[in-house]
Amino acid sequence: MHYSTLLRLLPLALCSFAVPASAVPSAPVSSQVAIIPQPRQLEQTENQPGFLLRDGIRVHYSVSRSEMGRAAIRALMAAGFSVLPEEMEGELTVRLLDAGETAVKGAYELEVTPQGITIGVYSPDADFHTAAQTLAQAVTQDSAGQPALPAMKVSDHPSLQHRGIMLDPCRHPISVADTKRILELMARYKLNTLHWHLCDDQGWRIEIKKYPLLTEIGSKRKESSCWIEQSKKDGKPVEFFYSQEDIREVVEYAHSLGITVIPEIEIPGHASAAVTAYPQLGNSDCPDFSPEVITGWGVFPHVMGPTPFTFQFIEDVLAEVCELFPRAPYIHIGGDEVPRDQWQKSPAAQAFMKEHGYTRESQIQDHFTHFCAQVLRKHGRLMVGWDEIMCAPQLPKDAVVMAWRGMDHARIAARRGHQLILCPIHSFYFNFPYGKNPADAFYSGLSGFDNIDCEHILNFNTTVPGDKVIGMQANLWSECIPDMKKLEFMLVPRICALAEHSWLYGSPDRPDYPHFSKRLEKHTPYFDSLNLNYRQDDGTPRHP
Ligand code: TNX
Repeated sequence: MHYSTLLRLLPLALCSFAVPASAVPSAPVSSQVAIIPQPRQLEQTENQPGFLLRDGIRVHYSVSRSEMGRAAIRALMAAGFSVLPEEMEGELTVRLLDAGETAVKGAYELEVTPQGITIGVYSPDADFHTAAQTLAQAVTQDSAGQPALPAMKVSDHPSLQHRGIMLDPCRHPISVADTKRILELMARYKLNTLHWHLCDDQGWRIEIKKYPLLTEIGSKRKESSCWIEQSKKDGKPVEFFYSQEDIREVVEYAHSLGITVIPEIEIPGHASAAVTAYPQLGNSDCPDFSPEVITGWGVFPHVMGPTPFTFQFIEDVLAEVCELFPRAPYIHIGGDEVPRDQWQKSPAAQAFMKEHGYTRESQIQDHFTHFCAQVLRKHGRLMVGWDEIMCAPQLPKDAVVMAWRGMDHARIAARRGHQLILCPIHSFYFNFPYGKNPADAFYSGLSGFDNIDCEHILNFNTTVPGDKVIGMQANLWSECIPDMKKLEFMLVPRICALAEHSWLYGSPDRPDYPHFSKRLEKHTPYFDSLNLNYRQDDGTPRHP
């Protein structure tokens, strides 16, 4: 601790010793805790006195001092703890465990007795936060009706380092405030990664100082298609982007909740908005080249042209992006659904192929992929891309593959030695309906995979031989999700099933669906406390 900090703390330390803590045991606690994701080892002493919350807990200053510690304390307070954060000694002790060889990020140990709470963590910040979520979820009532924690012992760690949600503010805007609310919900269930899809055909959503037209032009579209009848437009203009200040605010807020934000910049496809802002980015020598920010849904012909302007653009944009996301270990470069028609028709693209000895247009995409990997490496980052990036025959071994088209693609990526993140469309696409209830069709608007309910998410076979899986996430494409009411329905409670599958990925102890669903029932008061429009058990929305 810095000397001046110590001096500032001294009066507080004296004060805390003057007011010693004394915990009163609760009455017996009988109800079973219902933690999601289920901790690996959990022993609850039933029908015994536990820890009474009534008088509040004292937290060591080293915890309340850090940004993450403060966020954890906020989570505890929201769960009914009254926290006295500036005391030096108290009922909540955080001790550092000996990391040794086995330290896993996110691992924690927890013991609750009638006298106090001890949390053991390997790193005082993020892991304390994870443990605090378990505590927050464990709050119940003792037999006298007082808020209490049962006496219990937990030893827990996640299987996967990347447990996430992908948000798509391109198709429909998601405000900074709403993004923060989603981050809080993610943190509650120990999800630690937000994949932020920041540009697409229908809008460019991140301010880039060197290319102001990206947002001046690319963040605006005239109107939007309805999904069922694409020819029908709603006539409502959309205009939305995150300033760099907004981006920093979200990144820092996420960090305080133990969440890393991975940005995605789509290269070279899904590029209509970028090409509309800077036509030089496109294949402007194609016949009928007239880009516009797209108002419909689907896959569109505008892809980046392999020109010096484009490669410079990529370098510049990724440089700003790396600066804005200092903690992202990998940056997402898209790479999905890249039509090759414009490259076939563009004399400049054909000349580029000749110059490099390429015989197939797909090699232009490979070229872009390699270029991105090289640029990111200069910034000390890895590249992650949708599984189509594997069409590059010599894809750098350190490229991370996000497998969306199915488990076959995941297994191919693993066989080729890539680390991979699972988000197979068959079970982790939260834009598809839960089931066949009328509300499901209304809220999702999309069909194709119509049975993505919690049971399916938990039971879907995600086995990949070897140890290449580093993450799992759900994608929430937002063509048909124009507001938070819809978004909440699509996300909750599936987010809980995703959290459990990813936390306990590959573990033989992962509980079955009936066990999960019994615990889930006890989470509805939490959803209600946030006023969420979650999908209820009978398939109806909470707030129709
Ligand atoms: C495919 S999944 C896409 C998205 C769409 C989604 C749903 C993926 C990498 N690309 O652009 O939003 O289907 O329509």
